[in-house]
Amino acid sequence: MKKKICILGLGYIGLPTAAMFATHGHKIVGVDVNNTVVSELNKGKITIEEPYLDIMVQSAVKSGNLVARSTPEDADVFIIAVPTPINKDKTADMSYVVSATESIVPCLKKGNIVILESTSPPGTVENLLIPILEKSGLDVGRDLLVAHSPERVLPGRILKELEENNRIIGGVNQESCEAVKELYRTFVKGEIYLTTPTTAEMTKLMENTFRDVNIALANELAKICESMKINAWEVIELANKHPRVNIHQPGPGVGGHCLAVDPWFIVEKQPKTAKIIDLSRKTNDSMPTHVYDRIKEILSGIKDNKKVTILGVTYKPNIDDLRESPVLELIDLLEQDDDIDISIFDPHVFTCKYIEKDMYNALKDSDLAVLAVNHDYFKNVDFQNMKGVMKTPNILDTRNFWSEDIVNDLGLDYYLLGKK
Ligand code: SAJ
Repeated sequence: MKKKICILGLGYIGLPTAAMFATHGHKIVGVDVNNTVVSELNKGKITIEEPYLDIMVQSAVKSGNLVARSTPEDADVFIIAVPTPINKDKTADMSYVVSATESIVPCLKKGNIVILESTSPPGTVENLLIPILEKSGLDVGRDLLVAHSPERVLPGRILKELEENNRIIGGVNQESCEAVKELYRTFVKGEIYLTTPTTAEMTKLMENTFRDVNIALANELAKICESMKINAWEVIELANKHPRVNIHQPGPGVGGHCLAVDPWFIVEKQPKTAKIIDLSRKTNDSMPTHVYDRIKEILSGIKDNKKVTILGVTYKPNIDDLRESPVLELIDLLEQDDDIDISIFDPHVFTCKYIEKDMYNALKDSDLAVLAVNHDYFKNVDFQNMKGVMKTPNILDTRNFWSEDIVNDLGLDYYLLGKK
């Protein structure tokens, strides 16, 4: 049955979800506090970058099934997909979830469904959402069906993964689980698993925590191998030949709005017990300083006017997203060092301090090129040209992206994170 769905938050998750429901025949009212997002959306335009999303949104708006508003209105279903950023003290900032939930209270009627999609600390539905929803005078579980259904899609593949990924639904009771499952079945082709809200919240956090802890292990190994004069990348490659081993890749740190954030939501709730999770976050956060130390070591033989060129500044390859990028922290460290001048090149980023439009201009008179992000663009660099423009042709590869032999044969000095 087609529903009227009010989606709060038209960002990386809310907007694709709105477009998906709308193109499957539901009537969607997208709500956002940002007036530009609302007015642009009503013209069929989007303000975020995601493959094919513009086309889908355009057709949803044209069909009349998707409209944007600044405030919520009566509907059958309310989906909360607002951000849950992290505070300076590494606790979750739940203010957007609170204000979005409060804003729907006057609209709620008997028989409505309320779904929280925002990634949240375990216990959010039970302890934060339900008390607010109860202000409507409705009985949660009987009059109001409530669930947490976390988003788990990868930026760059959002539309595909919205359809294909398995989904978890943590309902406050069986009726809530079933109603929300039926709704997502509109477009979800993957399996749908039913559970409780707090289990669903913890599951989502543990997926990203698993990845973060695994990367921390790789980063720790990188430091160990540097001390022991062996190659961490070779160790990982060989260990991963075992059928039950899958060690991730070391690097200059972990960024993005998920892995660098979500594990803290577990630490916040269980600080005394979540020791491995806490240490992993700290290990990954230590990587920009580790790369900075390697840079200092490589440049130690050079007297004055040292220049370092950073290649790639985004949080991961082939995107333009700088959120929580560890490379920004590395740049901060270099900036505080009076002995070092900085230049940056990133084929996907045009507005950032020290950024140069041309890679070889950025490398001019440089003493060290640091490959910080493995963008496909860097596969085809001309090392000869690089050597020609640099003052001292040193390369520090933090991603094991370039071949040591090729670089050395062309007369440049190659250094690798995870090997000394
Ligand atoms: N990274 C490494 N080594 C690796 C893999 C990644 O250092 O071996 C770094 C990357 O360079 C990057 C960071 O980790 O800085 C995070 O990148 P990512 O590719 O893990 O992905 P995200 O943060 O864009 O998306 C993750 C995904 N979670 C999982 O794969 C478990 C995605 O499915 C989630 O929906 C998303 O978080 C989210 O929204 O929670």
